[in-house]
Amino acid sequence: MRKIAAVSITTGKFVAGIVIAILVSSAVSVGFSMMLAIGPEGPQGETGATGATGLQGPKGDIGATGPAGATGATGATGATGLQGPKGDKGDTGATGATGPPGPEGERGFGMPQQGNISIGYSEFIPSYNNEMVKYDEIFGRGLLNLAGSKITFIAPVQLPHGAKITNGTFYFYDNDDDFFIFYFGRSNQTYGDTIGNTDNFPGLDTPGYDHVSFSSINHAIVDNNNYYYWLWIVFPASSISYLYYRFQYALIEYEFPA
Ligand SMILES: [Ca+2]
Repeated sequence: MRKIAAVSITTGKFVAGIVIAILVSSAVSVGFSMMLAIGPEGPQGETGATGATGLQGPKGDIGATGPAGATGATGATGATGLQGPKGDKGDTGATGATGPPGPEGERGFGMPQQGNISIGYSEFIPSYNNEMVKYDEIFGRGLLNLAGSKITFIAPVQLPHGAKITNGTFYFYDNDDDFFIFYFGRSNQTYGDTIGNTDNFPGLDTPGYDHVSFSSINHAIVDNNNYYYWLWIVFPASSISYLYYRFQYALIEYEFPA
């Protein structure tokens, strides 16, 4: 149920209200009388000039950060560094096994290789088996001839193939007026050659021990493929004593050419 509010007005407000009412009533009457005296309204004035340009606006915000740049190119290769220091010497290795012998080298220059062989009296045999001989066992006597006439003796000689024969010497005892003849030769199945020969002719030489050598050599290169080699002695006989002629040994010398 709506209740009507009680109105309470002060005296001051009441008086002011009366005054305002009087003034309004007076103004309305004045205005009404003036409206009867004013003419029609004039034309509108011209548009005013454009106002001054406003102030520049504030600076905008900082823009966003740009994208990162491209990766730079690869740099040039640097200079070669200094050589390092030399390393220490290594330990000595173990001694290796002995290898097989190498091939024989060529013969060098210089002195020729020399050699010789001796052929003692006991190597000799008589050329005819019915001749009387004696191999005297007493030192220095050697081969003796007991036949009373000249007989011949022969002995083999072994020399290295390819050697060059340089000399031959025969050692004997002669105490009578006959003499020895010595031969050195080679033979094969059909013929033979004399390599050297010598003697102690004329036989009136000073009695005693002596020796003689070849004056020249033929067929000096030893060829064992085609020959065998021999010594041959023509042994004199003494009418006085078989001890007056004795043969001891021969010496054959050779060399390999340089
Ligand atoms: Ca003599």
